[in-house]
Amino acid sequence: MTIQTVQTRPFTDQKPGTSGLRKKVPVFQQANYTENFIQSIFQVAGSLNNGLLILGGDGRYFSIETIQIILKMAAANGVNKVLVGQNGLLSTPAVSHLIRKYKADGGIILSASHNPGGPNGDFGIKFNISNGGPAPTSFTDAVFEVSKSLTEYRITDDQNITLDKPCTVQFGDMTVEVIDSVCDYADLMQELFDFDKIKSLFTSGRLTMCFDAMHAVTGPYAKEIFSRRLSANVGSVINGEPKTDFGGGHPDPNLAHAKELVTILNSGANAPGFGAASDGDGDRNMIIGQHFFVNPSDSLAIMTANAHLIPGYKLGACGVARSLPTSRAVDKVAETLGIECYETPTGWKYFGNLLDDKRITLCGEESFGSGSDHIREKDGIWAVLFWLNLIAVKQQSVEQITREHWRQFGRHYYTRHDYEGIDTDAAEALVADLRKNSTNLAGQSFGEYKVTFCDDFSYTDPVDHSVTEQQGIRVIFDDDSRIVFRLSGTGTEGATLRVYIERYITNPEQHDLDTQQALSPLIEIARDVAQIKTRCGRDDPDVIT
Ligand code: VG1
Ligand code: CO
Repeated sequence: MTIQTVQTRPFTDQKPGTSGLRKKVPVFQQANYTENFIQSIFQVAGSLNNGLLILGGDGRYFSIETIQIILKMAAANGVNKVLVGQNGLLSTPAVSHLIRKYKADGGIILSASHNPGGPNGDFGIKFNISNGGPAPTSFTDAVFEVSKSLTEYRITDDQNITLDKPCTVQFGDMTVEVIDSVCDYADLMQELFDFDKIKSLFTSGRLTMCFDAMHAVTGPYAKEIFSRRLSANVGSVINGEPKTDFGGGHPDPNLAHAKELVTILNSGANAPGFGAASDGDGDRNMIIGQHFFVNPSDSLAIMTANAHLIPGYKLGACGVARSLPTSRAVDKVAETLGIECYETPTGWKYFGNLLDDKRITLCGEESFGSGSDHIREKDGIWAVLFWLNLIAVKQQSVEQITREHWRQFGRHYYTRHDYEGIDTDAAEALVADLRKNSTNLAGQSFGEYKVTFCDDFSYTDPVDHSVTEQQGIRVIFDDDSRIVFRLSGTGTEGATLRVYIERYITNPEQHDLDTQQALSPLIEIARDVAQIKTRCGRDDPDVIT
């Protein structure tokens, strides 16, 4: 093995967003582009020198090539050992767990999460730190700074290795171990949940399920956990073979993109009673029953209210956190339980300190993400198991559990409207003007709704006191309804404006309204206040969740 120092030129566009660096595959394929970003990570993550690195991803197009590059660069940058998932596969939650279990110094996850893959799709690189969570902004900012002036990177001339079976290979002083992608993670799940109880749901025939792995990373995990360890029904896992282009689909577990699953759940008398899906890298989840959708914000509230029923959480949650745009359903539960509820900016990295400091047990986001202190990432399969365990304990359907929750705590009607691929300047001007006007909005009336409060959300981390500003415009009305506006930080084409709308209704007689109808006056107000049509030229959102 010899180490080569390769001359390169800096790139100016390697600024990580909400969750790592995401670009189109051809951007990463440019000469030295991927190498530059990886070198920048090695330069900032000093502890990897002589340390342990976890490496894997969702198996999307360009993953295997990138893994080979990273292994050679890791050897050239003094890494002591790398654990790589078999076939390059490791879900985001599995990486988080492996970092913690083996006390690694960091992990690299190759994924653009729910974004489509393939030769013209998206690729992404995320770095997780030694607590298992996404690198904080201070780290990603430092990586970006290095990348802007990088002139050389280090790489060895080692051969590519085969990743299709567990094995150990030596790269000079560095050891590479190809590991089973699933077993450590599956063991952790078995510690947290009552597998015997869940298994008896299936073996007694009381429940059948369908999990849609969307041809993404969770297929092998779902087969091992649901089919093998829990003896779930035949057909319990669909689209379970990971593919580099996700079978041409969009691996985003929502009603718009997991249509096959929704059709199966709504197919009549023999339909499964429980349905779920996860995204590209296995950190998101969608939970559905027959003709019934569980809003992710409600899911977090329901988990919090019932945590004590689950073996891994039998003391209940010590505190909870949700991202700003997530509905305030969980706030009501926290109030009743007398525990703290934190509101954080969008992105899992903001939960890390709260979890490490033992201020919270559970946390979640409206974007189909929920998780707990078992790792430092959101976790799709974990959420599915949480629900299965709850069904096994309560002996109720998904719909019954949710309706009972609404009766007790009230219902937060909630929707997110996404305007995708809009002109970046127009989107930025829209948000800037909203920010400017936010001070004038309070006191104004729109039909029956009066604005009581409006600001641009700023977060002070209670643990390290770091301040994160301009995280979203929130407009709160006198009946506690709320609208939040922010721009996405994960897109790769133009800008995406996200508009989050919620309305709280306690009266159980009004818990059966159609969500879009229940929210329609607020949807109109949102369009007016932000002048979406005139500024973005759009009549309607591209995606409604
Ligand atoms: C989106 C979601 C956010 C989530 C992030 C990463 O970010 O809104 O809640 O944490 O994706 O999820 P944005 O900036 O596009 O709104 V994943 O599953 O991509 O790791
Ligand atoms: Co994801």
